[in-house]
Amino acid sequence: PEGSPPTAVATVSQYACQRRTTIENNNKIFTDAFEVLAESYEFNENEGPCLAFRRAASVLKSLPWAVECLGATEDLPCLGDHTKAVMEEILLYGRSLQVESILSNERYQTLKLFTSVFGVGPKTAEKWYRRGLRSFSDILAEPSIQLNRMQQTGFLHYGDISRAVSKAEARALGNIIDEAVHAITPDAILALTGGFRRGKEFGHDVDFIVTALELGKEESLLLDIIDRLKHHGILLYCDYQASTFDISKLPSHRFEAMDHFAKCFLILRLEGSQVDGGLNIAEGDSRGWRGVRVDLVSPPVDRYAYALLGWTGSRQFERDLRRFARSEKRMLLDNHALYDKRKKEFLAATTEKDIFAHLGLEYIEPWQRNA
Ligand code: DGT
Ligand code: MG
Repeated sequence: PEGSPPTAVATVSQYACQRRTTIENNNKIFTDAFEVLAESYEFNENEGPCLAFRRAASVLKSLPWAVECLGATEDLPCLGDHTKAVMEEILLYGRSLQVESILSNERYQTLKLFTSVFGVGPKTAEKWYRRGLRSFSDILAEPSIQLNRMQQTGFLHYGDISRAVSKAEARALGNIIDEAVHAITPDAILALTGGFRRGKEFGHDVDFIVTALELGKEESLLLDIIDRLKHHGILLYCDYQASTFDISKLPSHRFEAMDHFAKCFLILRLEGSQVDGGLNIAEGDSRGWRGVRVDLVSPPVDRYAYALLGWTGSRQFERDLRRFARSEKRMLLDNHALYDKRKKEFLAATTEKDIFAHLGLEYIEPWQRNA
């Protein structure tokens, strides 16, 4: 009623690591539009507006309510004029002209198609586009193009890899990896990470962290797991990257750079009989198996908590954890370590809770990190 004080609404932080964001998204009509805009700016290597739209989407994802008028966004952080103009258009007409024009743009469509291939990033996609290539058959018919091993695999398994992985499939893969890990080292630690740890129903891959209790054994453990999967005949592709981890290095502020732990990017063969409720495959596909992308990361055990926090995501949550550490705490955080610039020392952690505590943050559960 008129004259009564405004209801106390908790202010929304500009940092995703100070918000709780479940997989329930009440503002999908806006965040889907923002993602198209962000992607389009990314294709044009325009990082500023790209991150601005990703940040705005992340703020809206954290709201337990749907935005129904622009006035409701007044106290929200990270929403600029451009963002609000897009929201207003969607509120009025149910769509945004800018988003529609991007979606029907040939360059956007082609780069989107090309980057959907495993091993093809925006740079390669752009190069192919500038050569006049527009479809997969254009690429495969072009004699001057040398696909690397990852890209060849990407085309070979395109149908399987571009199809979402279900929670049941992720669970079945967890059982397979768990069997392999513990047959090799009974006291090894295996953890599901990435989107499935956050409670997502579908993902583009399945991410695991594996480590040995004995410091220094983690790298041979990873190689032994790969060997075992090969012997089981389920290793369709393996790109192993040895550790380049250096304990004396300060944490990197660049999020997009990959971490230095030993890791492998795999494609594993998953049998339908191993999955409760069956495989997520196309109707009429009678193979009885599918390929699934799996990432295994193997940090030294004393970095386990940092690796787990870094690989659980979401990407926006990770970006904001680092930004918060740097801007609010004068600390440097990455997947390996946390460094206090004032005290000039590294801060040890055995659990994710330790890291949140070092940063002076309330603990956020994995299922609340879907920023
Ligand atoms: P999805 O697409 O359903 O697999 O979703 P996520 O969240 O599992 O995403 P994914 O598998 O690409 O990556 C899992 C997490 O690992 C991600 O949230 C952050 C971390 N991560 C992945 N790639 C990079 C990277 O290039 N740099 C850094 N710093 N972290 C990364
Ligand atoms: Mg993932």
